[in-house]
Amino acid sequence: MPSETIAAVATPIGKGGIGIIRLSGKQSLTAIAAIFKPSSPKLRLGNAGCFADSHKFDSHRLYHGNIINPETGHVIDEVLVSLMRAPHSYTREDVIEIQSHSGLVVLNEILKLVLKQDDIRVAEPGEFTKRAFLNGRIDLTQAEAIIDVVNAKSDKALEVASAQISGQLKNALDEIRKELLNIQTILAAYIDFPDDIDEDFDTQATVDSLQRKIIEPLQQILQEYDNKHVIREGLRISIIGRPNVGKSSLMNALIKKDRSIVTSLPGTTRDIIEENINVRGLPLIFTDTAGLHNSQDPIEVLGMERTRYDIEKCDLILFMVDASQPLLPDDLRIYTEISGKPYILVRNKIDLARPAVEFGDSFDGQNCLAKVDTAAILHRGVSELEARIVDGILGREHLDSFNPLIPNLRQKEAIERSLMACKEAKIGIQCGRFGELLAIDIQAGIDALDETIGIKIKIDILDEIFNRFCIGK
Ligand SMILES: Nc1nc2c(ncn2[C@@H]2O[C@H](COP(=O)(O)OP(=O)(O)OP(=O)(O)O)[C@@H](O)[C@H]2O)c(=O)[nH]1
Ligand SMILES: [Mg+2]
Repeated sequence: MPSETIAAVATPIGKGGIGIIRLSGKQSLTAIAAIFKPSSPKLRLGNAGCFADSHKFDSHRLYHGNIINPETGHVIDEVLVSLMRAPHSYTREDVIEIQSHSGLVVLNEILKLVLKQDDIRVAEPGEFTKRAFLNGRIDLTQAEAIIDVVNAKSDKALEVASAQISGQLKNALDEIRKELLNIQTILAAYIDFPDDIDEDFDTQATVDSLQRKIIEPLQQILQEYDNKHVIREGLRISIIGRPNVGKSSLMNALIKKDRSIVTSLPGTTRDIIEENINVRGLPLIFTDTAGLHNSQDPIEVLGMERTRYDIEKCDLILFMVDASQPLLPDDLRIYTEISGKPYILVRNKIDLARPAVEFGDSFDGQNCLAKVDTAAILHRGVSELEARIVDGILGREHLDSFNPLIPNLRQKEAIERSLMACKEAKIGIQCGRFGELLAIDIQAGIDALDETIGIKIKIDILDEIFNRFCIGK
């Protein structure tokens, strides 16, 4: 278990009503006692004492007073101090929170004083939450959900994260893990006494258990990921088309601000422009791209390389054509590049098209989710497009049957490994392979779940997870 005491500013840098400096570890009490002068003389150390006697502090109460530089006697700030004694704290260690006025200088001065005390160092990003995990207060899915709450970009993403903080995903995985442990126990007995296997081992019951209580629930969780991971992670939507069809105009209409430059000159957009917005509670990440066509201009060529990379990365393409002009070879070339991905055909400049150019079935690929007519500069057709985006990707029933058991990518990959091992185990039992090989598959199934929950996990993966946190969390 970690032994050093850590400290950090836990609130964002900048001006604000209050700022919080947080300490966690054995030295927290000693440190605060050396720099905090409580208003109540009863809480001070000795008769003439200036500073606090931390033994007199109750847990979970607020104390008013001043932070004082012990070397000069100067008051740094008027503060409220709270103490959460171990194990009833965020980290399960002694935790102190100092609420001061919020400003860069004052928070830094207090932090510097704290760090001058013995055996205290600055916390790394996410280290408070990492300690909560290492000290067993939360599992890894809950720790990851904490960062998701902090980063939530929509109310639905927040709902998923909150459900996971309360341990819903962990509980579901725990149940599955228990079933695997049961099978492991039975199996261990038969590895030791193989002769008994025919008499006592109920092959069919074990196969049924594996299927109903382990394989199917794991498959359901993975299905939730496929259907709804965008709720957690956002949906990347790339606007693709040849130059001048109105991509940037559409981008601006969707995000409701003049973010991308629009001109009548083809080749205006040279780089990827990215913006996040919320549509019907879903986080959408739109990218406006450089138009694709035959060009020797080195800047355009670089821009088009980025467009192609964006096509690979995105979840959905808005494939834009100009409905006021006949089809060009560039439109068809782009179509062949994007049609492996789900796309919505956007026929823009419909205001100029009398009647709109008919493209027949030119773009009727199997990945075409919808066709929408727009006049981007007039904001016409934009809400219909938003509706098609949400319906096309998620479908109404998916959103209505909202279930917050959605793993993140790391968890999903570990659950997939567990599922594969369990399927192997099932085949093994069906083929009468009860020995070491079956035991290895069952163990692999358990190990992958342990990794998801964080019971067994490599240090570098842990570091990677907690490095995504901010300092002070
Ligand atoms: N009439 C009409 N003009 C439009 C519409 N959408 C865009 N335009 C005009 O078309 C021209 C090109 O628009 P942009 O949005 O810059 O087109 P783009 O596809 O981003 O172009 P590049 O960045 O060069 O690839 C501008 O003059 C826009 O005002 C529309 O719906 N109707
Ligand atoms: Mg543009």
